[in-house]
Amino acid sequence: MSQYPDAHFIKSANAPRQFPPDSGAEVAVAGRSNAGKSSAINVIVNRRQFARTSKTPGRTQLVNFFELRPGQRLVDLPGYGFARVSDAMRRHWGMLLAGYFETRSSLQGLFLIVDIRRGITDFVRRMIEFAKNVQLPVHVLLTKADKLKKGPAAAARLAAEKELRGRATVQTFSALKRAGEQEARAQLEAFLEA
Ligand SMILES: Nc1nc2c(ncn2[C@@H]2O[C@H](COP(=O)(O)OP(=O)(O)O)[C@@H](O)[C@H]2O)c(=O)[nH]1
Ligand SMILES: [Mg+2]
Repeated sequence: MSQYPDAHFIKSANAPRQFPPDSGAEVAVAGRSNAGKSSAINVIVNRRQFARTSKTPGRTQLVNFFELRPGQRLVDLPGYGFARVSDAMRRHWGMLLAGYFETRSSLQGLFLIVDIRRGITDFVRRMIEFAKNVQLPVHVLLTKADKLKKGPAAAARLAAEKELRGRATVQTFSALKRAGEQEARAQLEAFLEA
């Protein structure tokens, strides 16, 4: 059973003026495209095909708002990493993200979805810097942990924890094996209730 039986898509926004009212609490989820963001959201919300952004490419460039419960939202931020995207589009994304982070007072926390095999990259460091500037707590999901053996997965987590100590919390996750699901959901709830 989903903890969020009434969760639903609210809207996609391409500019801050399209964001829904800034009331209640929301948690944003970001990651490079293909990192496993949509899959992680589906597992955490426990709703299959909830965030299907990879199947609808247009939506991956927009800020997608979902209502989890009345007054509580999950926000799927645009992903980066498509080689084919133009510089103009990248700049637009940067502005959209900056506009989002700087204006949303209901924003309580950021989930960063990271492919455990890539680890902490400049993209992750930039996003954490972004969050720090607006005093936003960050939780990193090292996802696709099933792609590594136990030892290397634990080593990757330790390396990430060491680098991000004091700036973000870190956990391993696998959408495929539904590993780390409870921990992730507990963190989401903690952010929403903060
Ligand atoms: N093995 C494995 N594959 C995953 C996992 N999460 C996502 N994937 C795969 O990675 C690809 C990208 O996933 P998706 O959730 O669409 O990524 P997004 O672009 O970040 O939203 C898809 O082929 C998924 O099936 C995981 O935990 N384990
Ligand atoms: Mg996606």
